[in-house]
Amino acid sequence: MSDKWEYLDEAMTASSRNTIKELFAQDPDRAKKFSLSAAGWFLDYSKNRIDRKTMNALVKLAEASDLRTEIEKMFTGEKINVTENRAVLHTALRNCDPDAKVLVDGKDVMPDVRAVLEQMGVFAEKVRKGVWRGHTGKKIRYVVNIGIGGSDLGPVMANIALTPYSKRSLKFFFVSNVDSTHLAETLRSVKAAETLFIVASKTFTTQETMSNAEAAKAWLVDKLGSKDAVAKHFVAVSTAAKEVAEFGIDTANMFGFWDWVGGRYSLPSAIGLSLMIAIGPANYRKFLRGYWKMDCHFRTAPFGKNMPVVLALLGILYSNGYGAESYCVLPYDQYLSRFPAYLQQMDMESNGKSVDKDGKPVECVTGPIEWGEPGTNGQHSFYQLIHQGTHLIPCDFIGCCQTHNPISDLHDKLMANLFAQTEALAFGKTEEECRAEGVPESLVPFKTFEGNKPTNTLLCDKLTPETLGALIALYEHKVFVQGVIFNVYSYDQWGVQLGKVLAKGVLKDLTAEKPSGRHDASTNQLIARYRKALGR
Ligand code: G6Q
Repeated sequence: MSDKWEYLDEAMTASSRNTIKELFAQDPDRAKKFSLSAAGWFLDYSKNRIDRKTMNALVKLAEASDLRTEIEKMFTGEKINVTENRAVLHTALRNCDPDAKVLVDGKDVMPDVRAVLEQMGVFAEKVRKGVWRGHTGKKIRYVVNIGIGGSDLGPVMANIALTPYSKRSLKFFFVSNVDSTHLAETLRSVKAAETLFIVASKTFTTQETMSNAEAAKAWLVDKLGSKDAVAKHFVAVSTAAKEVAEFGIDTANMFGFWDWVGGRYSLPSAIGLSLMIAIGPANYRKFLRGYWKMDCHFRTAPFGKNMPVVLALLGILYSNGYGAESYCVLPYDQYLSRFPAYLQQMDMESNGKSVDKDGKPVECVTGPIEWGEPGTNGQHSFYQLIHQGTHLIPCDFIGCCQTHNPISDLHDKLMANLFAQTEALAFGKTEEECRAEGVPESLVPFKTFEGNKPTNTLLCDKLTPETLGALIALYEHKVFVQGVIFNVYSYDQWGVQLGKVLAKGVLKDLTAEKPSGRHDASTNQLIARYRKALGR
């Protein structure tokens, strides 16, 4: 077959033959057959519109996309980020094999990876144990990470997720927005003499981060009355030593990473410094081990039993086969409240592309619109549309069997809701079932649920550093697989770069003596109105 997309047609033919309800009725072993375990996670994907034929055809789609070769290219440091001429090696950051060698341009990157991890560990312990003191000799009690996008979303998400492992006497804040409110409200909550600022920026040139960092520096110097205070209260996480030094941070207090770490994949690099300070180096290493376990599974498991590959293929079945426009991630764990936001960047920035690797328009629908909220909150809001709306929205439900906070039967109730939702979405409620329940005839159309709504359920025993690491790696690799099949470059982000440039021109017009008037009529009008409101 020359056109690999014919395998998707084959998958669709098999998939559309039966409803999920019929498929369960036909095969009592279905749940077992369509379940997988890897790296501490159990995936039940039986509540999908699939049978063995569907999955076989989807696996052929992966094979016809040379997925195996592409996976090896990534893990072995080939420059698969072609438009930026870079390797893509976030997997090297968590490679726990002490003998591993990963070459980029003939140089083994692993010694540097291990050295930075060591440097981070020493520093994190100093802060945690109160050995690292501020300018006035006080211990650090507040840590403020200043970063945005890939230098913020991961640290925020993981910091919340691993709260039970966090040193509670330290308080963590994350400033990202160039809206001064974000910084101002944070500074109101901390004391200068006890605050450590981590300026996290791969490039150290990002407008939002550098503006916030400069403002925080001015605030600190003002509060502590000396420029010398900066050295004890600012550290940097960056690839740009020169820019870090220019900002005034001693490069001895800079934690490096490399151009082969993409922003949205950088959490397991030094960008995770705030997390390491929170949970300690030992837990941080467990976090990396979790990633690594999923990496090993992904690299070696056959595609039909490979968790990231299976999730990726199911996603493509719905987006490209059934025309589903979006995709919902529903963690039933309050600690994972920022996980959907984190995934949004990972997926949408990676595969939100419309040009293929040859620079031609893509032949398929690429990355889905991704969204979600923690359960059960979402049930009282947007689930209505998933159950009875006109859009098909495949969902991933994520749950943890044990809670960190047992209070009466709350956790049983939480999990009962998770399981019940997947049941209702798959099986729905027929008109007959409504009538049997005594629903008045006039209400039957409204109380009928079509069902046949696909869901995946991911379960772990407990949310730990290790299971969180594995969960992140699962989705990273899912996104990678989809990018390979879509035939797009998943590791550049020219749309983000554009945003970084555009605002600069407008900023000049907001502040100049006289605006240039070189924009479109609408933008010129908005600039004029803003200037007028400020008396400019
Ligand atoms: C991530 C993106 C983007 C980036 C931010 C911050 O993959 O490239 O979200 O992380 O723009 O960039 P810096 O870390 O360079 O400040």
